[in-house]
Amino acid sequence: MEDSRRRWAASGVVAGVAGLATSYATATALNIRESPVVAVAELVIRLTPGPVVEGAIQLLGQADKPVLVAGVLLAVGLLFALAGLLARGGLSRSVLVWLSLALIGMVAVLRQHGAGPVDVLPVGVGLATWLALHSALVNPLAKGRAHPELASRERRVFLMVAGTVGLAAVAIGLAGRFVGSGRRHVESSRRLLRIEGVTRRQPPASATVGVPGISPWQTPNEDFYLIHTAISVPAIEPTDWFVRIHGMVERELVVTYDDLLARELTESWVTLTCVSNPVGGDLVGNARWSGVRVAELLAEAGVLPDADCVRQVSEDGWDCATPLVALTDGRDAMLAVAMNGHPLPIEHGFPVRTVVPGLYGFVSATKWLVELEVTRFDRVEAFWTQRGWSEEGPIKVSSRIDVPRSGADVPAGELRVGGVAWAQHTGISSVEVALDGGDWIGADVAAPPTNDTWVQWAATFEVEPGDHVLRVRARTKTGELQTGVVRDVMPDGATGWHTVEFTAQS
Ligand SMILES: Nc1nc2c(c(=O)[nH]1)N[C@H]1C(S)=C(S)[C@@H](COP(=O)(O)O)O[C@H]1N2
Ligand SMILES: [Mo]
Repeated sequence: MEDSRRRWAASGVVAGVAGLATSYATATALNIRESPVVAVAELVIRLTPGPVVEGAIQLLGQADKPVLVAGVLLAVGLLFALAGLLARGGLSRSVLVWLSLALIGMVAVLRQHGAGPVDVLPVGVGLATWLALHSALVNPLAKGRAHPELASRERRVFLMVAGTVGLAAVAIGLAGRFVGSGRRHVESSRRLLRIEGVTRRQPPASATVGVPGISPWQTPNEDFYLIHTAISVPAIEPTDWFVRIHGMVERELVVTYDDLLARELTESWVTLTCVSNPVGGDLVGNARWSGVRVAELLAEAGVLPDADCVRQVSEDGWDCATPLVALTDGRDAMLAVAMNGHPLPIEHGFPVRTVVPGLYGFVSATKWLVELEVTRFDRVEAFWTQRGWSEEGPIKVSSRIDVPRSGADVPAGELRVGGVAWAQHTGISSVEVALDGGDWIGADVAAPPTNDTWVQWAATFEVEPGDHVLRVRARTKTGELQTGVVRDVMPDGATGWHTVEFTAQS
């Protein structure tokens, strides 16, 4: 009897550990910063009263985190055993334990700074592993109990399944560690990196209008939108990195990371935008980039007269074709090494990515850049162009209402509204807003340092109690008025006026 109880408990522990292994491996494969167990440990820290945490730190010193993770693992292990024992009364009882554990993991992961839907994937994989394996393990145990004459055969089946699952879990966990170790090494290289000439700058005061709740003019790195096709992003050591400049050039050039940093560094504010950004969307962000001008490198290589574009290739195989003119006409098109005064975050292209003011990211902003091939548009078809997106991608003039949010309840009376507008490299000259289909009113527009960034805008209205509709449009410095014609993001960027509905309460 005792022996069989132990087997039931073991069924839970083996399935549980296997699920932790697959979820850990998923987290490392997807380059998610923390595995769910670590996320839970951090949640425990956050939920523990301060004095207790301090006492624990004093008692344990440096060992506090490992001890906490070990404690979480122990507690979780006991719950695994409990799930196993509960399964004696039917698998649905143990399912409750698995679901609760997954829920805790999910909450912990989502509480992490900057967590998105992808971050819960490891928890989902872990839960699926728990459910599938536990039922596979419980099956022989239940059979053995129902048919005592088969008990010894079912026991062997159980041990075989458990042994195989256990070994597989260890292998998956080790593989995850191995995959993750390269990334961890690059992360520590990045942390230790000090790039001479990279400065940290506050946004100029003239760039902000001071409306509470609108997007900060400078987007912090951890809030900057992320778009890439790579599931597992490249982890490149700066010492291993180089870019090859070849194709229609007089001399091929190979530039290492040190070669690049030895050149004159350019720093400028540039707003990046994704062509997939819908009207009113948030696939847009503004940062201060530090890097080396592409034009300088191209001049050194000597571009041949027939060339009209540069095919940029990423370490992950993604590519795009950028008009040569945008790289050489004097704008701050650069191979960037730093973002907002810090070495590029790994997800944003560490160690080197391209930034070209005025062009959507899909034709210009190559992350993990490794190759610049000078060529002609009639000889290349890049990743997104092959998939039906346009060949060229100048950013369309756009504007967005940040305050009030769509569906917001606001107090009736004086209402301060605001948002952002952009037409990179051309500049925004004015922004107009219309309330409830009324006249277009000129908004206050901030004065950013260059035309390569978005601008903040603000306006004030008197709003009566009831439902309202607010609309925004912008005009560029060359006089182009943002069109109200509604077009989808495909193939070259959405158009239309951002419209927000809100309610004023008396
Ligand atoms: N290697 C690589 N670089 C890439 C992409 C990609 O999928 N792979 N996406 C591009 C697109 S579509 C955009 S909008 C920008 C986004 O840059 P961000 O993730 O740093 O905001 O990166 C560009 N560079
Ligand atoms: Mo994009």
